[in-house]
Amino acid sequence: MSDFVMDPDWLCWASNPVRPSFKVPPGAVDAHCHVFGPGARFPFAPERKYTPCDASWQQLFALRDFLGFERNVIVQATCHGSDNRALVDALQNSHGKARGVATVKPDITLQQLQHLHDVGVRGVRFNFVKRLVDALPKDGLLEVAHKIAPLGWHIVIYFEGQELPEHYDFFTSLPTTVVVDHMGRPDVSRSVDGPEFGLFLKLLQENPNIWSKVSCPERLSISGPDKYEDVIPFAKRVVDRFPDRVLWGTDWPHPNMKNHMPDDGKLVDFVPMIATTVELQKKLLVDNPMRLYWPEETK
Ligand code: 0GY
Repeated sequence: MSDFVMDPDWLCWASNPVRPSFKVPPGAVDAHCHVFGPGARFPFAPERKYTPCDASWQQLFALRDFLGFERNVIVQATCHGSDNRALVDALQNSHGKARGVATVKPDITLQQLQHLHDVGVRGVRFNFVKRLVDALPKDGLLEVAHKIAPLGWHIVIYFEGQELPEHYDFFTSLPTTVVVDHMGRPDVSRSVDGPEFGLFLKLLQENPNIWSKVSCPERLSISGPDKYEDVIPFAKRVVDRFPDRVLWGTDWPHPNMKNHMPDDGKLVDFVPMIATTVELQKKLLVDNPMRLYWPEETK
């Protein structure tokens, strides 16, 4: 029995997704998903901004198999703060089929980093979304960046679209590969050709070390499920322009969704709308995540 009670307005992930019509290519990687707890075994962090329902690695790997994926990249969720034990447990139970992105503090030791590396962590996440975390000083983040760089890790950054101008120079100063979560959360009511999304495209255009996840239409869409049509032009633009630097993930178990819980099967059917050829689909779901997370298997 967990000590944790999920937030009253928490929407728990849906346990019966439809089988997707789109068949993902062999070797496909769900490159953005999380595990929550279970809280009774891996307590949520005292500093968390939300308390979710449990979402275990058993449930995640069952979804992976159902949707036709072969691997996962599990991103440390903010409800666990910098306590990566639930993530590590999931990686250790994945039989090499999952890699991780952790959250660490600047005082982490090289020995602790090496342990995370040994279990499959390949990156850290810097989160700038104010409803999820208290802002971290940038000099501390740079300290982390320089500690993880020698391990060949990358940095995942998560921010709101309107905050890109403020953080732009910091992002371009990072010494590693950088992966932007969810296309930098654009306001999809604006034009895909407008200055706001233009700045995001410039970030990728001028910095070949910066990649983007083209995930989370359900978070960005105003038109809503099941097709999330208003997000398609944005994600398609990024895939078309930067086909070798894009990743895709379900974002299961979909933290902080307030108006609906997406169906993971239908989210998979979003992929061919934004990666419109077999070649682009293979890059997005197989070649790119394999190069970043399992490079030893792509040589
Ligand atoms: C996502 C998005 C969100 C939450 C987290 O770690 C998290 O708590 O990432 C969000 O609330 O937008 O990528 O899962």
